[in-house]
Amino acid sequence: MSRSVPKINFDFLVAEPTPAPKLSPNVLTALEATDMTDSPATEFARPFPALTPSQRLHLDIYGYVVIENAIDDDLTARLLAKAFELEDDFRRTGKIIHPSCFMTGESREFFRVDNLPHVDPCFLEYVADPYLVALAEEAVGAEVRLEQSDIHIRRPLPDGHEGRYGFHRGAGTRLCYQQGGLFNCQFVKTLTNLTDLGPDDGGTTVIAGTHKMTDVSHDALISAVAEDPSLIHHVVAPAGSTLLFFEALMHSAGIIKTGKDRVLIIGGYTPTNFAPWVGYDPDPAFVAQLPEHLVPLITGSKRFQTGSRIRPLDAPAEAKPVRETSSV
Ligand SMILES: O=C(O)CCC(=O)C(=O)O
Ligand SMILES: [Fe+2]
Repeated sequence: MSRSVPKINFDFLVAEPTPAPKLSPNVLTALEATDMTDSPATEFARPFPALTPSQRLHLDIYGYVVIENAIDDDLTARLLAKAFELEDDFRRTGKIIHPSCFMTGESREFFRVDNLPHVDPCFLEYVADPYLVALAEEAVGAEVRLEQSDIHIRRPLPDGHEGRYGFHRGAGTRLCYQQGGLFNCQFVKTLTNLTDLGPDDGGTTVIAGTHKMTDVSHDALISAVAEDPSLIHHVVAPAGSTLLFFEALMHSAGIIKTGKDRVLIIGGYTPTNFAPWVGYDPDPAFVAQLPEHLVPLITGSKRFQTGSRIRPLDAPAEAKPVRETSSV
């Protein structure tokens, strides 16, 4: 039986390209605030290696490393203010008004908004920070794309409830590999605390070294650390510090014992040929306005044409990019 094949109109191939919509001045100001000396404005320049040899060694041994004051006070303050503003808006209106966003925590104890780059310029500034992206690339071992982004406000549980750890991981053996003798995982996070974290402020908690034990059962690991809690490490760091970790590492939110709010922001990164986590596809209207040099990071448009980021342990770190204070 013959079937008629619908005719495809290829006129679009010769049509004049539609001019890209103009970026809002706010977004442009945020992007221009990053100055990599001598790099053309259209290049997304970032250091490599970004980690010092001792930081890279720490990452390899424990599955994480904390970079104190990785972002500056100005960006930290703007991200913190925006977290509370989003929460105030939500409490007032009962919804998150931004397109392509969703929420995975709506309570007072756990407020969380997901998929952020288009929501406010400070979020794009965070996920596209050249230094943070460079950290992620080194841990992945390749050029990365944004895979997820989320901002959290955590508060202690009411009525003296103690809270418990919820250890988990987001990557298994399949996503981990060794090259040049160093460990890499194809799913990593840069988690930045926006409030100071003392020992009892509930900083992110990890079971150190478990990124290399992805086939050991979850319950066996939990029982083993229960016998020796010193194997659990807690982030204690000033606001603006970044926890870089392999998603193969067992980790959990900490337990807040001080009554203080804990606010944090996370960028998740994978190689460019990966898809984002479900629900984190970039907002199409926003992508249409992005400067060209950030499109591969936000959309993964480089796919398999990706660059490697494998370093020898003893390579010295390249200087951190200088960021002028933004006036946003
Ligand atoms: O709240 C935290 O510190 C942990 C967040 C977390 O589980 C993650 O980033 O995957
Ligand atoms: Fe997690």
